[in-house]
Amino acid sequence: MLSLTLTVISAREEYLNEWTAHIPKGPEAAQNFAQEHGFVILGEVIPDSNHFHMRYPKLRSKRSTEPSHHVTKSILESTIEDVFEVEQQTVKSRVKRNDIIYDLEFNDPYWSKMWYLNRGNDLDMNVEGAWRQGITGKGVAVTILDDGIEKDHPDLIRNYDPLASTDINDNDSDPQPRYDFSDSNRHGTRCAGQVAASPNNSLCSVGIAYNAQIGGIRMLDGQVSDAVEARSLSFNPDHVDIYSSSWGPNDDGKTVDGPGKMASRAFKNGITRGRDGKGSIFVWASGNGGRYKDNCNCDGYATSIYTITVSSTSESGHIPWYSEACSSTLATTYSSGTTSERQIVTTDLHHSCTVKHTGTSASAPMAAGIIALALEANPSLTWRDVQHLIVKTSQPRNLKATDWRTNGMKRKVSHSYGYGIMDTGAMVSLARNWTLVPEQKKCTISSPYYYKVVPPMSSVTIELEVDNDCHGINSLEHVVSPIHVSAGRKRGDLRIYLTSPQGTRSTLLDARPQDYSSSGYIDWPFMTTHSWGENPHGKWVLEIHNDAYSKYAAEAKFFKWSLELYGIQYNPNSQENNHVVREAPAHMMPQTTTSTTQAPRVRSTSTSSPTNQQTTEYIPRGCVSKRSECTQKVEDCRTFTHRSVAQVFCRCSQICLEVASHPGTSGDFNMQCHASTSVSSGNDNSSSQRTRQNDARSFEAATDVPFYCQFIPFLNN
Ligand SMILES: [Ca+2]
Ligand SMILES: [Ca+2]
Ligand SMILES: [Ca+2]
Ligand SMILES: [Ca+2]
Repeated sequence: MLSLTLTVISAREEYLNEWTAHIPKGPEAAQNFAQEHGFVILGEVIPDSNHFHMRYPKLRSKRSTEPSHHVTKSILESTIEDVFEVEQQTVKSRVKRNDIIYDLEFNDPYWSKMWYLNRGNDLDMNVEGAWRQGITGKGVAVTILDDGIEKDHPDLIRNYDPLASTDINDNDSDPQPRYDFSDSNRHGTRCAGQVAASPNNSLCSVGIAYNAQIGGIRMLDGQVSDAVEARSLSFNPDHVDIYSSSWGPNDDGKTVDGPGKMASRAFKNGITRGRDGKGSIFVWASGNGGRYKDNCNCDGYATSIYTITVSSTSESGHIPWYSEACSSTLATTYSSGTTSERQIVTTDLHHSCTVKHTGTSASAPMAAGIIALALEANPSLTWRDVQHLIVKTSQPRNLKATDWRTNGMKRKVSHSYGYGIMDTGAMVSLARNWTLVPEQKKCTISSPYYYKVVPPMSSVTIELEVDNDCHGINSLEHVVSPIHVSAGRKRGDLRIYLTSPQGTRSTLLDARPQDYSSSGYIDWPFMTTHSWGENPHGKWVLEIHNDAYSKYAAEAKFFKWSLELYGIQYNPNSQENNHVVREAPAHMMPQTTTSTTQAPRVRSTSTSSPTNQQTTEYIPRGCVSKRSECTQKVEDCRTFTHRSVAQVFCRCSQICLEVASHPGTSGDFNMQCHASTSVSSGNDNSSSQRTRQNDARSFEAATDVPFYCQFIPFLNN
């Protein structure tokens, strides 16, 4: 047994030639005293306290290890003034809180080998950026769905959480792994250490969320069935926040498979009821089938919108040999690469430590740890907010790929990496100031059922127009596209691309040389995250390529496709103005006096109307309430300097119809949403005759119409 003895050596005090003293009669008396006794008054310690800070220059050394009792005594015995509470000052060791550099402090022997956490220079995942904010995963429960967890591992035992643990394989509550000669059940224990290994215990490694609770669900060491998966994915969802899964259908490059009935239901149940309705977070490894040119869009767990699909990059920022590319990958974390590149450090079976954890298996728990930090920073995040945060904060950085493209939101996205490497510090910071996104809307557009031949060595293009049917969605989240197409010579010959109205081209399916199946895809739900934030309205283009070279019986046949668009009416966190913004109707521009006085449902405090608007120059500024209610507080407003940006924000049903007025500016500081029944009203010159009362009525008549905002400028005074 090893016991740790801490010897506390109290640091030797260093005495300064400075004193504080209470001189009740005030500054003049203090000066008087100082002159008489040879002190210099440095200042009053606290204003009006009559406690003075002074130096005694006659002591030559500024610092001494011995106190100068004789000076203290002489002050107290002063006959010039009444002096009390005399104290010689000592040096105190103080470190700037910002300067606590964790990478210098951990005493864990493998900490220095954790390159993906401490390389700096934008070459790690900026986990330290979250730790410096005091975020360590406290109060967040993560579980690893795998082959068990060595719960008594000394680097895991402190954070081990039995409530986040169970054993589906043996139907008991203890997920301890089964030990065999080859230690084949070491995987779960390795993943667990990545998330929550204890820091500063002179043992092994440091977990990313090292104060989170960690559990394991033992379910891979036995026959896996739909029920086993479903029970695992829905285990204790009131308690478990994050489920990390590094498994899925065979990565052999020829399998097309996804969750069964029960597992699908478990996902749905998790996102609607888990975490008290905020939704369980399911993190998923994108797959290790790169060697077989597998495509993670053929893996229904990866394509699920409920899972956060995570890919890997290597130490040098290259696509690892095992990596699968697909459009449902959301982001990337570091993992192993070539044999010359370093791998992942974590806990291992038999209370040991390893530097050889690898694959996308390592990437999912890495992401789970990062998300745990974001959840501590803001526990109210829903499952979709978490995905929004990842999209917004992940970065291409040094990740090398030939397919980085800029989407309609001006974000770089790649099929190997999604939105790039996760940036923990940025995610945590953004999480703190995040306004929860409005509820998810779904809109489905289907092509008619028809028959189109895709000849060998050729392709077909099919279009779907998204128009007013989907007016509830202006900002996309996931796009799912179930496609019915039969294979020609073999299924692996098919390639499918989807181009959004904003020109983002997602590879829904790439060629899979190993896939000789003659069956095609019957409404297989291909998914892309690449159009996140884009406006879905306009023409979507599907291309189906058939790479078969044989002339005989090699025709593929296309039958049907649909677009399931998920998204929101507006993103309250978005400053980007990439939506198709329809300009405010002409009559609402500030050049005339017609506008600001007749707003519908004007608050009583804001009825005073700005006057003489024609002759004044306006700085176009305004405010939109951050909340769904109207507000009169500037703090609750987002201010904008551009009308068009403000408009984007206002395009939502939840923003108030009222004028929000800031008290100090006599009603000039405001923003108002305006309901319009007609998209074309902006081009209608005669609309200047329309009054807002009409608009208000039209809103009441049809709550479903799109919203446009009115930007009411105010004087820059
Ligand atoms: Ca057990
Ligand atoms: Ca440790
Ligand atoms: Ca796969
Ligand atoms: Ca997914």
